[in-house]
Amino acid sequence: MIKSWFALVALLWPLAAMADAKHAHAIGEPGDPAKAGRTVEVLMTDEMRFVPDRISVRKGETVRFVVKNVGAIKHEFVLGRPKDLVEHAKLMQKHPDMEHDDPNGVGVEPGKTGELVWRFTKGGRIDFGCLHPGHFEAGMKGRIVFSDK
Ligand SMILES: [Cu+2]
Repeated sequence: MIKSWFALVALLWPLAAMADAKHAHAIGEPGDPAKAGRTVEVLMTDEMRFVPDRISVRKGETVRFVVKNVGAIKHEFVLGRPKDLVEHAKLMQKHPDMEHDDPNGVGVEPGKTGELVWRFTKGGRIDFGCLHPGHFEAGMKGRIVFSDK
């Protein structure tokens, strides 16, 4: 019995890990900072806004996001499919103290600057948002716009 339980865990564990990786990879992959062709500065404010809230990228491009928290409370910059961000924001309402260290996001303390290097291997609709409870709902979100140039 114990043996079969271990066998089951051994079987399911990689699946769970794979599901996690797939989640992040749905929008691209962590980028190599040395290959980032461009730096985009993003401000996060206590008015629950990102400045800018539209960021133009090319498919395949590696972008270094320099994310400045100019507010007095903690914010984060998380890239994701719109549906995933909405679901994640709902989860955060239920578990306000949940911390994440997903590769597709960076949390930044007030007055500090964080960095995220992302390679946009996938097109389609990609948004970004702050998933701290209430922030996303208050409009703290933006969009990645793919351009051909
Ligand atoms: Cu926020």
